[in-house]
Amino acid sequence: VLHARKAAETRGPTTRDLAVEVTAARGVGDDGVVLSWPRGPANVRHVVIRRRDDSGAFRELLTSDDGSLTRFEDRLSRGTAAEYWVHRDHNGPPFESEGHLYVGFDRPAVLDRGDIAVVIDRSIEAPLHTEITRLLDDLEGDGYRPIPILVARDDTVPSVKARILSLWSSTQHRLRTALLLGHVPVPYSGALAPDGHRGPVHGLVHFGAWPADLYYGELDADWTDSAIDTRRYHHQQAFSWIENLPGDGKFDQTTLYRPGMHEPHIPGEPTPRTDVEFDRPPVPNGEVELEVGRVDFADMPSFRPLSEVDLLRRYLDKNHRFRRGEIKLAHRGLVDDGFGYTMKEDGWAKFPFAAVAYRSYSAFFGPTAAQEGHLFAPHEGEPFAWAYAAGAGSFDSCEGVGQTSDFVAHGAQAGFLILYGSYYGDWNTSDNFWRASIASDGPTVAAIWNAPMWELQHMGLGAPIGTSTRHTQNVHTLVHLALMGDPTLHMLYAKPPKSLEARGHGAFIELTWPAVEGATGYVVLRGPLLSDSTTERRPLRVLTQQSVHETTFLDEAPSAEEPRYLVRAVTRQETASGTYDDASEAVSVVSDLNR
Ligand SMILES: [Ca+2]
Ligand SMILES: [Ca+2]
Repeated sequence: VLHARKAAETRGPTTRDLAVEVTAARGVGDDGVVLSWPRGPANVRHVVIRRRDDSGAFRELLTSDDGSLTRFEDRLSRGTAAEYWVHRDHNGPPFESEGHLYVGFDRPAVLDRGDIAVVIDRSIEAPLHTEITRLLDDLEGDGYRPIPILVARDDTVPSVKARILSLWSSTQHRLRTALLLGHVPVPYSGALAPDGHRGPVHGLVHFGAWPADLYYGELDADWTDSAIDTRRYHHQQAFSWIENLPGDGKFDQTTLYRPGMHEPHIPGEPTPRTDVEFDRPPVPNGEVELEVGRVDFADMPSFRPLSEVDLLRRYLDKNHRFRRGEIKLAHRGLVDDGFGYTMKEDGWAKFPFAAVAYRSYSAFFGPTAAQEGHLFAPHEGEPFAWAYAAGAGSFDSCEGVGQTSDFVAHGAQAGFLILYGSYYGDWNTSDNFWRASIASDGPTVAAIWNAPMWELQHMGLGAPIGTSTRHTQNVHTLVHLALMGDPTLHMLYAKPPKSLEARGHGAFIELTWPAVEGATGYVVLRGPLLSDSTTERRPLRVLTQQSVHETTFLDEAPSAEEPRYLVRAVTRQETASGTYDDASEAVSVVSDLNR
């Protein structure tokens, strides 16, 4: 053992050493929780901080010079949740490491997820009418009220934004999410190079306005188009489409200023310039309002003969199966890190991004969940829940990982992807590697581009990936941070009941359904008939405030206006972040007995 220990100390740091692989368990008493993590090097200092949901501020709970520390006990009322960060200061490389966890036990099922704007590219609505209607049903079955908005590809981005803003005010700010489906007009903003290609010494210059779907989610900021002229700073710009000029429709904002926020630091890149025209007073626009994600397969010729509509249909089919628990994922995460740990001249890590994978996988599934391997290597058994893949990139490749053609041929064996590499983070490009990942035939339903590093810990307690997207945007405030995929998807899905039957019982309606294995209860809801896929839906009425334990329910006050019934199965999910009740997708039936 001493031998192995010695070897570990002399091998030099790896990216994994940048993560503290924390997990949570129940502690002593009604509200005890225990955080634990593998022992680190001897000469480190530990800091534990916590942020409760209701306060929003981080509080330091512990500072300890005890390098052998491997656990921390706290009290957290059952049903509530808090975010914990375990931070380690090292005397030498890697200097610091961090674990992030969102912890809660006995969390109740989330039945109301607010309203979602489903912004649909009008040109794909007719050929995909059936699939889009099914998606809206699925969203409703998952607790959202879907509100479709049809837009044209050649609409301006401010006109699309105006539709979202009008929904935001008409729904009294119940709007929480936006799914962009098809080639919804693409906003561009800022003067940045988050992949590091800021000048000719860094390869082809890639400094300018990047695609910025965050524009559709940040609703009260002042988006201007008058200050930035990238020609003044980079005459060697290699890609004309990201040139940003006054009045060209691309916005000025690189970050979302907020009072008290300092400029974010991207590892491996100088702090964004503040001497361009950004030295204006902070805009008090608060947090990003909406959780936004995009499913857009425009200009993907490598997938021929499959058309854009074929790819969208395939994604929507995959999405539907995923929600119903029909795509089984192993509770493991893959790491394919083509960069590894490299130090800069000042000794700090240059490509620390894979740390996100290690710290998230342990928060989701425990410290043994991470496995190193190749993204496109043949894989036996169930796909990974997550995979991380990074390497020197181009628009359609990631060195040492693969190319867009690999996604065309077979896809990656993972549900959620964390990608990093140059260029393809600028995603509105032909055969783009990032967008190809979710267009593939593989199980991948959502993918992120991980610079700066994302905050995925909320997904450990069942939050949708849109929550992590918005959270990451609020932490780093950079406009290019975006999600490819449906923002409402989360990691684990309970199985819904297989069928639902409604029978007359005097003046009552009796519902019956087959039991779902492992379910702890059921939730019954009622709503009006649906007339058309593109009409607005009313919120569903929850008939059972507590979930029922039988597989039958008697509606003693049926309503002719609300003949549609839905039943969701509730299952207890357990992760390395805690336990929560998870309501499945719904099964539904229309009763014609009371008309
Ligand atoms: Ca501009
Ligand atoms: Ca805001």
